Amino acid sequence: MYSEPTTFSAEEYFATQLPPPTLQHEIERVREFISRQAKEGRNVVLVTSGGTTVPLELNVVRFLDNFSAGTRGATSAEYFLKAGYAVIFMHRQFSLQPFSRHYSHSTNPFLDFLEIDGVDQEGSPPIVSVTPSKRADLLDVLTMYKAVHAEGTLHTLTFVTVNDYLWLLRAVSQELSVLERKAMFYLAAAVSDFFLPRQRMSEHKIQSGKGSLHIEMDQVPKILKPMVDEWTKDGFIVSFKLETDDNLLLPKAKAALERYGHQVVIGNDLHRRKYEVVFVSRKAGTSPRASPPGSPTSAANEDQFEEYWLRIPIPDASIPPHQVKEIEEDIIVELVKRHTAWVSRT
Ligand code: 9Z3
Repeated sequence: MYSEPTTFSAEEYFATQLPPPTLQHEIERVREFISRQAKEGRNVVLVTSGGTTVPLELNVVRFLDNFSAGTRGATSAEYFLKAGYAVIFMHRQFSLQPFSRHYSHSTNPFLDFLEIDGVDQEGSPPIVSVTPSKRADLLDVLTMYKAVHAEGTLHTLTFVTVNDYLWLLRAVSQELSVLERKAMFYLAAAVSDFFLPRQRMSEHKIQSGKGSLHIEMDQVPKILKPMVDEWTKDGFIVSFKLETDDNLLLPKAKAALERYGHQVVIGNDLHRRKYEVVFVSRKAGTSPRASPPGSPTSAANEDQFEEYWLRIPIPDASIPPHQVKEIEEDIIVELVKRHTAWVSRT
């Protein structure tokens, strides 16, 4: 038992924080999914999506949240499926999901394009139909949704808290290590940097009687390091870096690659994320130097990275949503190309 804020290593984190109760069961299903995909010769990508929460109480009433609607993850999962990958879609409960995202209750509620026909004809039950102008788009989405279900190439997992996320990520990564280079990790979830260890959480709702609220949170361990070194075996790992200050995006992306030694960091600015991203990766023939956590990337190391910018035009508001180009389409084309080269390397 401890009460002071600490910096946890990943190992200490998992030794002191409890796993979600359904973890074992979830992982057995993931194992079956991976083994079937391996037999059928598919590459498998783990897509993480949506924001994690950090509960402030054990009987949780209040929590800290990370911004993410889940658009990046859900959209990318669809393009991976189209490219022939099997997808483990690990997402925040109630965030967007592949296929159903096209009919989100807030942007395109499906009840708005259903019609009730034949209500006036006595004796015959009314028929529900789809508004003719919406049929072609619905048919496209539905056809792919049904095909993916029939092939069994999409497996969905749900998290809410950063604790659920960390336990699931570790377990799924370990399971995927059997695929070695054929596994890809696409870490688009918005993950909290801070958390409150359960040992310091109030059991019941925090009361307001004492005036202002002061909470000191610990740092979430940097899990990319053990993910690269221990949990996975030669998987192709892509992380995302989100910033709101343009000047930080490239230095932070390069520092992450330097420190963790994975394959790609995709940098995105909060406000331009739908139209512009930058892939940062190591130049061929360079290798990461061991650097202590928190150390900045030195100027010399800057030469070892390459940047690849992807941009699409900002769509005109008059273009119907289903005709708008999605940047994830180009992101996935580029990643599939890089992953294919990675798989064929020995
Ligand atoms: C991202 O940067 C995602 O692209 C977004 C997608 C969260 C911006 P939406 O779901 O947004 O389409 O609304 N994800 C990673 C964010 C993150 O937490 N990255 C960590 C960091 O920046 C590193 S793993 O430190």
